Amino acid sequence: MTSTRAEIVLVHGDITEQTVDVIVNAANSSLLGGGGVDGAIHRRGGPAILEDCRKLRASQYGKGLATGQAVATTAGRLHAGHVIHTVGPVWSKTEDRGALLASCYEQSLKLAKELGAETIAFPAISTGIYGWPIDSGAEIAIRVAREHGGAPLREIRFVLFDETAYQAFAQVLGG
Ligand code: AR6
Repeated sequence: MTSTRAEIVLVHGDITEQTVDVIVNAANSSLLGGGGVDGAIHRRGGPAILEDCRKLRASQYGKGLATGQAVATTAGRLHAGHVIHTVGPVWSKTEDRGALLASCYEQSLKLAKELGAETIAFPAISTGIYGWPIDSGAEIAIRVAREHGGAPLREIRFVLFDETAYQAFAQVLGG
């Protein structure tokens, strides 16, 4: 039987080296770059991405992109058709922001489908500079990918930079 759900694939590596229709960036609301995966994407993708981001700021997101939302730009020199920038929540010990992290994955998948993407690569959003615990981050990412990975998507790839993140995702996917 042919499944209409996209396959979920885990890769231990660098998201900027992936060849996919869409690469997702763990951005911040300024859309003007930063450290971590955001810095790597802008460095490797070149100035065309920042140029698109500046245009988006000027035309639609003067106050910045809200947490949990997603927008698309060119992918510049990356081996992808688009970069989708999404703003993850900063981890909070006192407040449950899981719905906002889920929204990042949901809104990115929705936009990717609207763009006709068949393949998409995600980093583990919020689990670096924004401090989200990797086990919880993996659980939310995989759950949303399972729920929202319909056609035209056929592959949802999680690209995990370090071994701990890879193991956390593998545990959730296999469990
Ligand atoms: N490929 C794949 N994953 C990566 C890469 C890479 N090249 N580099 C880092 N990671 P982070 P956040 C992993 O900090 O927590 C930026 O300054 C990393 O190990 O990039 O959402 C933005 O502008 C971690 O597991 O994003 C924001 O200000 C995951 O990617 C802020 O950081 C996410 O780590 C966003 O913080």
